[in-house]
Amino acid sequence: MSHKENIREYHGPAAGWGALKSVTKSWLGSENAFRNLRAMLKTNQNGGFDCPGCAWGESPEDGLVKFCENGAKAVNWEASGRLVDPGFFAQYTVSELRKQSDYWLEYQGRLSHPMRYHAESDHYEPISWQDAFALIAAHLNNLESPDEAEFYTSGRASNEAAYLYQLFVRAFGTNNFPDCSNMCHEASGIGMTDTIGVGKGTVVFEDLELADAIFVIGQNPGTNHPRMLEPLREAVKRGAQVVCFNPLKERGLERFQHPQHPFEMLSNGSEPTNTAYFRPALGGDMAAIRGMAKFLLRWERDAQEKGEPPVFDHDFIARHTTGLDQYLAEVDATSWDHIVEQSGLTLAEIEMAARMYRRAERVVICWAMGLTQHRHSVPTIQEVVNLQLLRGNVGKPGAGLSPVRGHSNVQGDRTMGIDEQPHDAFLDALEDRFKFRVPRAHGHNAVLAIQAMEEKRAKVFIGLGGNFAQATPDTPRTHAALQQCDLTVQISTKLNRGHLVTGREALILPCLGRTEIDMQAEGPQGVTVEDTFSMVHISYGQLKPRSPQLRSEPAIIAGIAKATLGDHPIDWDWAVADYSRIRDLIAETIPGFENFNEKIKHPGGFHLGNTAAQRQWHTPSGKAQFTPCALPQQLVNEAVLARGDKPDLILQTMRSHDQYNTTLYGLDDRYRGVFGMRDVVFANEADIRRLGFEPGEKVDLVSLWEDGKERRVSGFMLVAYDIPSGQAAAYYPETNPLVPLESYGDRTYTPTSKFVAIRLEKAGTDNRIPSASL
Ligand SMILES: Nc1nc2c(c(=O)[nH]1)N[C@H]1C(S)=C(S)[C@@H](COP(=O)(O)OP(=O)(O)OC[C@H]3O[C@@H](n4cnc5c(=O)[nH]c(N)nc54)[C@H](O)[C@@H]3O)O[C@H]1N2
Ligand SMILES: Nc1nc2c(c(=O)[nH]1)N[C@H]1C(S)=C(S)[C@@H](COP(=O)(O)OP(=O)(O)OC[C@H]3O[C@@H](n4cnc5c(=O)[nH]c(N)nc54)[C@H](O)[C@@H]3O)O[C@H]1N2
Ligand SMILES: [Mo]
Repeated sequence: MSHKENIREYHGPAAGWGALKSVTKSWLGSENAFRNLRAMLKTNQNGGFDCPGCAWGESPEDGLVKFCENGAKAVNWEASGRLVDPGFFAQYTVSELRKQSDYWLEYQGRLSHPMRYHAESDHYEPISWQDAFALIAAHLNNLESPDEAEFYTSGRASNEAAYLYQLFVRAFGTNNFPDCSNMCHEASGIGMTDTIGVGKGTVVFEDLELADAIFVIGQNPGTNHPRMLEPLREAVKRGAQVVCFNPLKERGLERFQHPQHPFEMLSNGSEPTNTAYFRPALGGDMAAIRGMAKFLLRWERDAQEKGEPPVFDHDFIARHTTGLDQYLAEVDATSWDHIVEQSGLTLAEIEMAARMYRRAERVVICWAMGLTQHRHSVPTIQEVVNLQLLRGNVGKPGAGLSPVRGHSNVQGDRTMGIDEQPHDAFLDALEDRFKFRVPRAHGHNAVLAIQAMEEKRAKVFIGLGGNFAQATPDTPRTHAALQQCDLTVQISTKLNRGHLVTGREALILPCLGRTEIDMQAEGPQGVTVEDTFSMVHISYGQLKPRSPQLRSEPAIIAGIAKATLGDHPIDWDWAVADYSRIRDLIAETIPGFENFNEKIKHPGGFHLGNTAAQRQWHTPSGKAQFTPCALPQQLVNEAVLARGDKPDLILQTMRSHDQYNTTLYGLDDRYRGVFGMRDVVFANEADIRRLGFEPGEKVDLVSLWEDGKERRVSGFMLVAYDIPSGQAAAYYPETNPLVPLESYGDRTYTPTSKFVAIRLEKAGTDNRIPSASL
């Protein structure tokens, strides 16, 4: 394919429904167009199902059905008319399937039957549900210790499924809960728990309607949270300021570049005043925000001197916070040079951002993976908290902290106890209610689970959804680790590479998706999810299940639990017959869920509450905590620098418009002007030429890491792009082989997917499977 065919500028709008054309194309091409349309119209409406796409929430007052292009793709993808059935598996050996692209694999349709891998024939063959459960039980009960099993969770699992799963796993005896949030918002949880006593966003939808300024940092809502564009647009319309920090000019955000109400006092006249789009260096946000705080401090001191109104909210600081002096000392100790050098912004830009911040009485700061997938993500998020505390922007209407979650129930899964480091209070409540001893030792997160499998300390892997093999870093190593297992089990809706990276034995257990009717002994069941604003609501599937063999996630977990543990610590069949029974168990053991079954009858669901939003601080000091962290000296790995290896570029790995994590809906990324291919690397044209290449040329990307091992992906086309110098961007999961397993965030273990030091080399032999092949 030539460069010209694949790369062309996109001139259309970016919006939720504005981008209807692409949706209708994907629907009408589907066998189920009508059926899906009907199903979709119930999405996020009472009585319908919750969108299986992202975790964005809605205004509870809003009766309108809100839906977006990418939600449409998620629904349509799940409701595929194609089936991956025993006939399909008879046709292909697993080795043959492994040669197909990720796109091809998921495109084959919905998994229809439980299947067992047979190494002799290299085929998956049908197995009964009972035999599958018995096989899992035999493996689990043969382990020397329950800690030799890993229980992964992806963030689509409902509260009911997640609760049963953690109950089973803890009754079995381990806290090994690697989950997708380990790769996602872990830093947000840790950074906020330390400082404000709660690891969730303090903001509800209405706060966006009241904010004077909304900062959107390291997030691409036009693609990943399209419904968020609407409150942003409303904000700009009513004169609020939207400020973006993103090295890429993301199409969905660009519209906010020219505020309709420019600030008269933004600069001393020497700088342009009409931009609210700042383009920091990768990993440069902490420095940028530190710079904003340093300006606020300067202005505060000026105001004090001149007897003018203060810049800081002294009343809030005195009543609600601790640690201000130490923090300000750290701000004073941070040099402007360090700030400018690391942030990638000019001093004038940082000053402008600080003025926009100061001018607003109420500020919401939203962020996503651009902040959380770095080595210093926890201090970065704590710097966001510091900034907000200076002006009392936590716990008042129209202000607060908003980590925008990814998977539709990733936040709820944590609330339900999918946590490798559970709190004692939660474990005590489980022990009280179920009368068994709960394991107290911390378990494995995603990185520790891979290391354990690699070293044969873990022998069984069970995945409740997701695509562990592809979502995790260091792909060849992770695959080898999974292949060392005695048993791998995937509970899934669609075929993915994880099913082909088998242990000695392997099972595929096909489950219902959220769009499907979930019929149990006592009738059709609904499941609950928690959105990014901590709203919990119930969702009822509407479509006929794609295959009569499918079971719900709770039913599958109950089957495994019963085979492994008998009726300990509960009667699993009883629990699954009517999910309101599971919700009663949740109500008895998790704070905030009292009268759960009653509360979900309320249209739009109920809010779980957030102590920090009430200005109650569940921290050791009982106050909100300023955190004085030094800026990292430099961001590239020390050992790499010490070796004298200088990276050509720093690479971020991100999502295209046509994907949901490892699921590829298509091969276009139209807002970024890429069509029909994914093996591209975006770089600045000057950088491309400086490094001796031409736009359109194919290169290998080689990452640099302290262990000196070669990590390479081949045959990526260089795309000249408006991207700050020194940076590159490419799609995940194709680039996961470049992310070293040990390159993770301090305290978070989150792979540094947004900061990979790379070198470009002339393309070698391309032995990868091109993602475009179908
Ligand atoms: N359609 C669709 N929706 C999704 C998903 C999907 O794959 N497809 N995934 C879901 C999930 S699990 C998640 S976690 C969210 C992810 O939502 P996002 O976080 O928006 O996803 P990414 O594509 O990783 O985009 C990261 C954004 O941050 C910017 N960025 C990267 N590094 C930096 C940095 O150092 N500083 C700053 N300021 N910006 C940076 C990138 O340019 C990009 O715009 O979306 C959820 N929603
Ligand atoms: N390099 C790099 N790596 C990353 C990221 C990055 O930005 N860069 N992002 C990280 C992030 S934020 C996340 S959240 C992870 C995502 O990691 P995962 O959550 O593990 O991955 P997904 O791609 O969302 O999983 C897709 C699979 O889930 C299954 N599935 C879909 N719906 C259902 C359902 O309702 N039930 C069940 N049981 N299965 C279902 C299907 O079989 C599908 O193939 O990836 C992480 N990896
Ligand atoms: Mo995520």
